[in-house]
Amino acid sequence: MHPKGRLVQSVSLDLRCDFGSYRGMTEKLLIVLTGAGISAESGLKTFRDHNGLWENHRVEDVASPEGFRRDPRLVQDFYNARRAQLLSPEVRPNAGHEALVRLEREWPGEFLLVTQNVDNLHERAGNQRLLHMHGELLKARCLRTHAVHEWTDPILPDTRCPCCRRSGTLRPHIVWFGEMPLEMPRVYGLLARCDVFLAIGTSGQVYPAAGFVEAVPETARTVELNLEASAVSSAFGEHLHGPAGRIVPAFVDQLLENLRQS
Ligand code: BJW
Repeated sequence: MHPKGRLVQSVSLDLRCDFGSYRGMTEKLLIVLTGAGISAESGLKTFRDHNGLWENHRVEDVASPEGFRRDPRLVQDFYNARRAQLLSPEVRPNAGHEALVRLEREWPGEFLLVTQNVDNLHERAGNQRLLHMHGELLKARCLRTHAVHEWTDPILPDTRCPCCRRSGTLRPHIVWFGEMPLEMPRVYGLLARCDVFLAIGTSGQVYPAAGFVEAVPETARTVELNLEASAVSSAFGEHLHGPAGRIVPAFVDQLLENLRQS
């Protein structure tokens, strides 16, 4: 008998962060970090794989503010080509992107997808709680006013900026080396109370994203899903190796099924 004379039902709680009771999960925060590997099966090249995006360019020439100042035409051409490819009908979200939409819709707690990718495949698939930490290929920024504009055309030397009306003032809305990735205070605030952290298709070679796994609480469940072990693999508690189009749907199905059964 309870000290106050009322019988208290004994509740057995599974407190492991991964598969606690379904009701407990409504307070769990799931953060997914994605990189170029999730878009590889949609036909977009990764950066560091053989035949990758840097293959014909030095990184510092096309992905740094210094490179842009030195040769704006080279940099604009690099991004013009990638923008055109992204807009071509062959490039579409794949099964990995679609699984993350299901995860966002069916996860009972809080959800955030942080992508390093500058393509728009996550939003085209249907994810909504999404943040592009390295910018977006289909946006351009005015160097004079810092205004960001939706952009689908090539940026050419005579392209006029819609806000300042001058030519030569637009740059791709992309975070280059040495620049601050977007929304970092918000991301670090959420990482600090994250319960489940997934990293998908990223080599773990570029910071700060590569360090996110170290910023989550020790109790968090951390899973790396990648073609191969990344540079920061040892920081993760679990690993699934294979193409994202296969392993992400399988992992999401299993995670949601386990939740339903708990
Ligand atoms: C598959 C697959 C399939 C393939 N299925 N998987 C020394 C030490 C530490 C840090 C620094 C340092 N010196 C300088 C720095 C900082 C620097 C940095 O990290 N440099 C390193 C190279 C050492 N970082 C920065 O400058 C960043 N800013 C910054 O740090 O500001 C200060 C700051 C401090 C503290 C807090 C916050 C800020 C800015 C980084 C900007 C990165 N920009 C780029 C270019 C974007 C534009 C563009 O798209 O062109 O972003 S670089 C490039 O790398 C791009 C990507 O988003 C990023 C990450 O690459 P990702 O996505 O991991 O791709 P890959 O190709 O590397 O890997 C793909 C993976 O997928 C592989 O593992 C494959 O196996 C796998 N894969 N097919 C599943 N089918």
